[in-house]
Amino acid sequence: MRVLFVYPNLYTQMGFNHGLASLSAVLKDAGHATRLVNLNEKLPPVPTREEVVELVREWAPGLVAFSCLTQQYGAARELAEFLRAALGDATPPLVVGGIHPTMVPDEVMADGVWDHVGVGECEDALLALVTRLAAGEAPDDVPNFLSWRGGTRPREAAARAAREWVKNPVGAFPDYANLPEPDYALFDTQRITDQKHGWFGLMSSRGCPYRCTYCLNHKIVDRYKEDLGKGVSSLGFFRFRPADKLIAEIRRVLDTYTGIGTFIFDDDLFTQNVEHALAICAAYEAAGIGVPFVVNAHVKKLDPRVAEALGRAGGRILKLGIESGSPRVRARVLKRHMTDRDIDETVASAEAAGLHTSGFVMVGLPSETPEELWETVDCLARTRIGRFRTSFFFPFPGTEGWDLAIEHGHVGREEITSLTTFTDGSALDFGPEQNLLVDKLGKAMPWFVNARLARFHPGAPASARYATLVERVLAMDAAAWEAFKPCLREVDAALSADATANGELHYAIRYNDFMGVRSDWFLAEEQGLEWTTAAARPAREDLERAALAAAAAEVS
Ligand code: B12
Repeated sequence: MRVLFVYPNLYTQMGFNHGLASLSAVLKDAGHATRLVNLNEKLPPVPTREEVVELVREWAPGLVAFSCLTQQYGAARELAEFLRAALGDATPPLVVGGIHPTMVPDEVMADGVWDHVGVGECEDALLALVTRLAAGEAPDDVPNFLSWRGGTRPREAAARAAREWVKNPVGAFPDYANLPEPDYALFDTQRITDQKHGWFGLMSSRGCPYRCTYCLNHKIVDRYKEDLGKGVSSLGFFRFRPADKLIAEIRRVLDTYTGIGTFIFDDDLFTQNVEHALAICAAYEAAGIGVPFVVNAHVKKLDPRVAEALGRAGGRILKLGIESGSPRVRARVLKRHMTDRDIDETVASAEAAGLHTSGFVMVGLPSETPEELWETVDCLARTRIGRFRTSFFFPFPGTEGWDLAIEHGHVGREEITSLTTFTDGSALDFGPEQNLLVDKLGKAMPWFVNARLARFHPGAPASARYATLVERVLAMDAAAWEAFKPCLREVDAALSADATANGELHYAIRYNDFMGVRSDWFLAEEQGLEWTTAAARPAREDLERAALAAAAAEVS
């Protein structure tokens, strides 16, 4: 059967999608044909709705399968409605899956536009659905799917309003180790790689043992536990790709696509299982892949052997979810149980192993106080992490974070359904004064961190330079701040140039508006030096010593 995938990836970063590539590979393996409509304005021309209708008429798929995150769901629903209006009774079955339908499946089904709604990891389930449809059936009993009773979506709106659908339990997690290689050819992967400056996403594991309130994983685990009647340990959520299969996949990727400069492992937690991480690093090194790579880790899950193996194999950036510098917020609001000491030690040991550390932090968290916001600034300044990405907390439907946002009164139940802000600013309300502080910290975090470096590293010369700017920014009222914001990058570039000329270790806004990057990294990069070779890495202490000596010379 022909299956047309639709990825409504609009108004966000362009890219590849592991879920779709995996689903497509499984279908192709079973002899089905797949195609993709990838809607992203960074990959023009973006097909119009009329062109999608035309494609469905011409290619005549037996199923149109949408995949979406929460922010993509509105566009998915609109396009599905448009298809139905244009094609009428000739509309093929429409199915939607992915993160948003997984989190709020009933809500999605109640929209009445879909024939089936997929929940969780659907390699086995989608294949089962396609097999049954190809055999001319209209199934309503396929695991992981919400399907209209009798297998067909009622034609009348009144009948759909009666919510007569079957909510099938999820099946076991797919056997990840034996899934076929992702179908990279589904996407315009060469073009995406070129536009991403040679960054290429891979995966070597699935699953995560933590229950962070802002993430979907706690909800997934609860759903599988309930449907399968099993405890967490027997669910088999954590799964790994054997090292030999991964290396074969990487070789094929390198043979097929040009210009790959960095692999980025998108696993939730690459370092969780020591044996797996060591096996992948050893195989990567032994195979002489030689492409630097990036992984996600956790401050409580970085075995020194893994840190060392990563450094040796070409691991370049180690990403850590820190999220807040406040122990209370981490433990009580986010359910991230780790101490300041865990953070400090892991950053230090990763850096010592030659890895450039990268921390994710969020501002504007439910019940967060201004003092706790400053603790996040202090945490970054204290650890002198390699880089940090600052996000405004956004409550995703179906998560505990969503409930917390309501419980703490930052947003009403009515308003919350219309929230859309992911990166521009906070979607929560803390009152005018704190809203302004959240916005300033969210947009100009590197300046605040620079200004506080000297608190933890006496003599850090960048602090004096940035302190004046930070005072000015803090004194701005909302109108002045709005007027100032458009020049933020320009001011940052000028100050960073001065700090660099003076040999001061500092953070500057680099790569995108949310990233603060430590100057030793971007200076090494500008000079074309490879970070993973220790000899090329400018020691930050040397930089500071040079600056202090220069300052002392000026005084005398
Ligand atoms: C890797 C990753 C990324 C990568 C790649 C994303 C991608 N599109 O592939 C990058 C770094 C680019 C990224 C960016 C972002 N991400 Co991200 N990311 C992840 C992460 C860690 C893993 C996703 C993944 O590949 N999983 C493995 C694959 C195999 O699973 P999957 O995609 O879910 O697909 C399976 C099922 O969903 C289902 N399925 C999927 N599609 C379909 C379709 C049909 C028809 C059916 C039946 C089933 C089905 O079957 C698939 C196979 O098993 C998740 C966390 C997580 N554990 O899921 C967050 C996550 C998806 N990201 C999230 C967010 C918010 C973002 C950003 C918006 C962040 C930002 N502020 O910029 C951007 C959005 C970018 C974009 N346009 O997609 C959120 C989404 C929350 C939500 N409710 O929407 C998640 C869930 C993290 C969280 N906070 O909980 N992300």
